[in-house]
Amino acid sequence: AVASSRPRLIPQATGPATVLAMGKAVPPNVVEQATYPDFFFDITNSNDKPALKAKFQRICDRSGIKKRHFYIDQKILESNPGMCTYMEPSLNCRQEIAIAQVPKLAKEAAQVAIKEWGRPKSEITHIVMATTSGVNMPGAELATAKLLGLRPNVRRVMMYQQGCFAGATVLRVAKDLAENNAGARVLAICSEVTAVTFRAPSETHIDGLVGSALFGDGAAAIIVGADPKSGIERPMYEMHWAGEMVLPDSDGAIDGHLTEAGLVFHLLKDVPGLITKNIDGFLRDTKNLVGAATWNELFWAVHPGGPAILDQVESKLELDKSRFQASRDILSDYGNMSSASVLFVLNRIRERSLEQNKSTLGEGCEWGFLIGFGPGLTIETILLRALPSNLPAVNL
Ligand code: WCA
Repeated sequence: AVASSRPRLIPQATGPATVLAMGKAVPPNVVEQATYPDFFFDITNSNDKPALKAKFQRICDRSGIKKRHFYIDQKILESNPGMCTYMEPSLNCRQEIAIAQVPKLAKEAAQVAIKEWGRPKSEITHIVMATTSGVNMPGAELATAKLLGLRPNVRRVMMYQQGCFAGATVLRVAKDLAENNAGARVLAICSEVTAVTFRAPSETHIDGLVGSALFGDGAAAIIVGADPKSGIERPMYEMHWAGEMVLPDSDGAIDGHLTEAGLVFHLLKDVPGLITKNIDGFLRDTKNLVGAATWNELFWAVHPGGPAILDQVESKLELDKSRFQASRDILSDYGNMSSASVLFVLNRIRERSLEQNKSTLGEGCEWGFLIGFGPGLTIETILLRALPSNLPAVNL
């Protein structure tokens, strides 16, 4: 008979998982939102649809976006005409771009994070990665690990096709890995390129038009570990809880289908309304748990899915304008980069806290929520505790 249980061979960490470093990367091709309607309708030969162009212009004007970054540019699109029609078979060229560019952008973001962390990359024990931009075998996480030169026994998790909430999911998985394996250092990455979703506008797919006005490319990397090495590592946020919920009556509100014509997105008009209706019930118990009397006592890293979502949630929770400023800044400078967006927002919150000499890296607040949402309709959140901004800098 097997003897009674023995202590774990690999002990768990003592403290909560923490964010130890962050990095981001975007492709060099920048497109101003003001000129995008002309570019988009020219390159897709759609100028015979002036009413559709006027509608696209209205959506762009109301998008809250100033510029976006794309891997694809005029030259690439001209040499792949199948990407510039509506629904022509074009998966091969989209896959070819995504398979090369997702790991490349991921590597660039990870290098920034590793530099900030200041430790040798051989200390990374796990990689957790998400993308909704293409699929491949072996996966984008192995390609990224190889580009970075991580050790061959790095333990890997790859999540494909989760959509926009995966920024929170990679952190949830990284948190559990870090807390369950003392000494683990987890590289969490989201990397997205719009080469999978770009296509000509169509009167029959207006929500596709919304995506064309909002989506952009970008990658973000975060290093997660528990029990930071004192004087060597500099923790910024502790992760105390991870929650996830599928909203009632939300079937088909956001979904995406990988087809011969690439990834086809559907967004119902009541996405902002569904999120707004449910957000209070989803987060209220956790808010009470940390002793916050009002939502304004918390900091907010919310996926900037679109301005209507930010406006409606802000109004429902009676938040001060500054609370979603980081989300609005990221939407304005990069558009909606799917899973990577919310990690850019956390990075921006840190920046804003330092710019404004706030006492904590949560813009002066102790507790805050990182919130992703996407297909399901799924909301996923991490409860963060921001650490003081004046912790001693790491010895690089
Ligand atoms: C619409 C709709 C609609 C407005 N259907 N018509 C990223 C990168 C990737 O590579 C892959 C994936 C992703 C990211 C995926 C996601 O994050 S999904 C995120 C969810 N985002 C949304 O659901 C967008 C939320 N919507 C908004 O932020 C705004 O509604 C919007 C910027 C789209 C428009 O601004 P607005 O609501 O202030 O303005 P309007 O005047 O109400 O809407 C402008 C037009 O757009 C209207 O048409 P028109 O002819 O009266 O001017 C609306 O009917 C139309 N519209 N949403 C179809 N979902």
